[in-house]
Amino acid sequence: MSTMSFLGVIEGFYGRPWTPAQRERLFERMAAWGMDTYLYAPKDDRWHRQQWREPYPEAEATALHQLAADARQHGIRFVYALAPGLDLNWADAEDRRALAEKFVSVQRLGVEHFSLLFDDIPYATDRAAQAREQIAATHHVIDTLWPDGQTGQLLFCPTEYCGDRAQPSVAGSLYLRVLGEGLRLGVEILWTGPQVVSTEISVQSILEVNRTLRRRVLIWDNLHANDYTLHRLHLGPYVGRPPELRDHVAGLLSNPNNPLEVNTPGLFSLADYARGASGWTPQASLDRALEVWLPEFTTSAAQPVTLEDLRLVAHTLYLPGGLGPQAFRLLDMARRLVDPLSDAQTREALVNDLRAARHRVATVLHALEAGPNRELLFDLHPYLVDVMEELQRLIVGATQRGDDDPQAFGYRGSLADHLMTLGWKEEWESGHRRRGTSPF
Ligand code: 14T
Repeated sequence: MSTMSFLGVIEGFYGRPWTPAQRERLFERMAAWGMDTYLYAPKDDRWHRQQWREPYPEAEATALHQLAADARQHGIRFVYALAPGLDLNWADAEDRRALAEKFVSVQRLGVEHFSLLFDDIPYATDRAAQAREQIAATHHVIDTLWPDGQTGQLLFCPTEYCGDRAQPSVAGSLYLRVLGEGLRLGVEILWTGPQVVSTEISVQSILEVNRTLRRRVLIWDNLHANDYTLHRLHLGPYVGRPPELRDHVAGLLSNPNNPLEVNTPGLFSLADYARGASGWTPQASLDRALEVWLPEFTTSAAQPVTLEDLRLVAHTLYLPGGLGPQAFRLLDMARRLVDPLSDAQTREALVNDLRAARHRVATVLHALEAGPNRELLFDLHPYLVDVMEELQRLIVGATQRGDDDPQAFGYRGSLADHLMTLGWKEEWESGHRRRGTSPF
C-alpha cells in the first residue's frame, strides 16, 4: 500500500467552472474509485481569484456551502482554494485583514480544509522577499482559521511551481529554499513536476524538490488538462509516472479536462495507478478504464458501442505527449494514402480501413445521440465530429479527386491549426538561410 494522503481531483483550470450537478456526479465517481480529495480552485470563479477580497454573495455562498456538504456526504475531503496573488499587498494592513476575513467567511460555510495559490502571478525581483511574504500570509491564515492549533489541511501552491519555473533551477532556487525552511511542516506544497504539463515525472526530480522543500510534495498533475489547447481532449491513461513515485509524494491530484464527462478514463487510470496493482501498465489501465466507461455509451441504438470503438476514440484523443497506438496506425495509413508512390490496390485497402475507423467513431457518436446521457454527448460531440470530418476528407480526397491533386489533401482549419502545421525548426532555419543571417 502506498503512503499517499491525498488522491483526487483539482478543479483548477481556466474557463467555465463546473456546475453543482457536474461536481455531484464527480464526487460519486471519485468515491467509487477510492479518491478522497477535491480541491476547489476554478480560475474563473471571480471570488476565488480576481475579486478574492470580496465575500461570496448570498446565492454563491449557499452553493458553496451545499457543495462542501455534498463532498462530505460522499466521503470526499473538500478543500477550498483562494488565489490572492495577483494583487495581494502584504505590507497593507487592509489586505492582511481582507485575506483572513475571506477565509473565515468560507470557514463559516462549513469548509474545513483550505489552500492558498500563488501560481501564475508575476515574479518579484527579490525572490526571498516574495517567499517570505507568502509564508507570512499562509501562517497568518492558519492562525486565524485555527487559533488553537491546525486542525484542517492547508495546501500551498508556490509561484515557482515546477522545475521550469524554478529560478535558476530547483536546487539553486532561493525562493524554494526559503519556502522549504520557512513554511511550517504541516503545510502541503503543490508541484506540477518538471514542467507545467509534465509528460514525465521522474523519482529523481521529486527527490530533488523534496530535499529543497523539506517535505514530500503534493502533485498537482496537469497531464490531462486541456484548458490551454481546447481543440484537443485527453482521454489517455495516466502515464509517465513510475510506480515508485507513489512512495515519494504526499499525494496525487489531477487538474483534468474542462469537459467533465470525458474525464473518466484519465481519472480512473490515476486511481488505478494509485491503488498500486502489480504489473500496472498504462495500456492495461486504459482498457480497464474504458470498460468502466462503456456502459455510459450503451443505448438501444441499432449498433452498440464496443470496447474497440471506444479504444480508437481514446487513442485518437489521447495525451499531450502524443497519440495512442491505434491512432498511430491510422496516421500511418493516412500517410501511405497520400504518398504518390502507393499503388491503386494499396490505396483501396487503405481507404477501406479508414472507412472502418470512421465508422467506429460514428458508432460512438450515434449511440450517444440516441442515448440518455446528454452531458456526455455534449462534452464529446465537437471532438468526435472533428475526427470524423478529417477522416472523411481523406477518404473523399482519395476516392473522388484523382491522385494528382495535392490540393485535395490541403488542410482546412483555423489560424491555430495552420500554425501547428508549421515545422518550427525548419521554418526558422530556412528563414535565416534566405536572409543569409545566422540563427545563433
Ligand atoms: F497551479 C499550478 F500548479 C497550475 O498548474 N496553474 C495553472 C492551471 O490553473 C492551469 O489549468 C494549468 C494548465 O493550463 O497550468 C497553469 O496555468 C498556466 C500555465 C502556463 F504555463 C497558464 C499559463 C501558462 F503559460
